[in-house]
Amino acid sequence: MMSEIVNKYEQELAGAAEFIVHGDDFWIFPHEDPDGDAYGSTLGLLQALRSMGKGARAFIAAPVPRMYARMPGIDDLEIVNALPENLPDVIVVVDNAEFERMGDDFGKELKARGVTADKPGNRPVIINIDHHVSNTRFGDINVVNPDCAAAGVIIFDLLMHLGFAISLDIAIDLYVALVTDTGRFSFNNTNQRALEVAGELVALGVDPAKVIEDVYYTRTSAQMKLFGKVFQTITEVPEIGTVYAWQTRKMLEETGTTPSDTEGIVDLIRTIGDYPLSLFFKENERGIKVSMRSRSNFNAADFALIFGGGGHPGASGFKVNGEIEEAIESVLAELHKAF
Ligand SMILES: [Mn+2]
Repeated sequence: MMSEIVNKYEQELAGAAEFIVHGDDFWIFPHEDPDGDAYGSTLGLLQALRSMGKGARAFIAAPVPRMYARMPGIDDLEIVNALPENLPDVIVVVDNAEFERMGDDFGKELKARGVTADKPGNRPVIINIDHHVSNTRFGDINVVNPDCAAAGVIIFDLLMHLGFAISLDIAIDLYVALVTDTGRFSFNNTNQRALEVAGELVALGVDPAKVIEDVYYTRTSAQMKLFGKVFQTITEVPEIGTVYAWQTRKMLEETGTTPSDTEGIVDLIRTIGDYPLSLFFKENERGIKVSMRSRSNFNAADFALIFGGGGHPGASGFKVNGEIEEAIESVLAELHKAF
């Protein structure tokens, strides 16, 4: 059984490697609201492709949050509203469970331009590199391995498969992917392989303490004041083992912060010991975004599916329309049903 899984992964890596060797022009997309893994995987692959002499571009829809601003190559990401006219040979989507979830509208835009795996014809090949259990295998080539703690591990394996010599910059980006997606090697996706790859990256010159410094010790006092306002809303629901908090747009105005300043809040809420489930509701112009964390057998990814979201058993996200009070109410109602 184990070897079958390994072989399947090896085959998938080989499939992706072939298109990477033969492709000339690449576009890379992380998921919307990229996290450290999405940025790290994108940047690792982007820099590797360029040093192989390929044309490679990567697109995002919003400015990079401060905590990721020091990642090597980050300024090469292109912040755009719409994609360039001329399509590439190959589109690589990383750390993204669904084709529609890249950028804010890049997936929809590409679909509208006929770029979708279920449509044959003269269009870019779609390579899907991901580790979400809920991945829909939307690519022509799918390298999907939920046993990998981060998509960055898959990029590492892919580059090794290609016999590529990983530079220090790429190693740092992949290390950021691992550190952030494992919660600094503390979440239950932290497995032997994650630590082995981290060790390999350190062997390539990554300084673990400096990465932590660059990524996590970047908060502002305005941001901490926002955290304070959010923490004032912490509400316990003992009968369903849940604790939640919320952020309104007003809180952002009052503290002079932006939506990306909420990064890290949900992982602090999840440290409240008595509650295996934690939820964080964020209000924006488009509605309410919900981040969920689970430290029990309760599958946060399955729960997110009810609202059309997705993720991992321990960490997921979804969107709810309407006002924040209604969103909280409807999510709690579903949680009560699930118990
Ligand atoms: Mn990830």
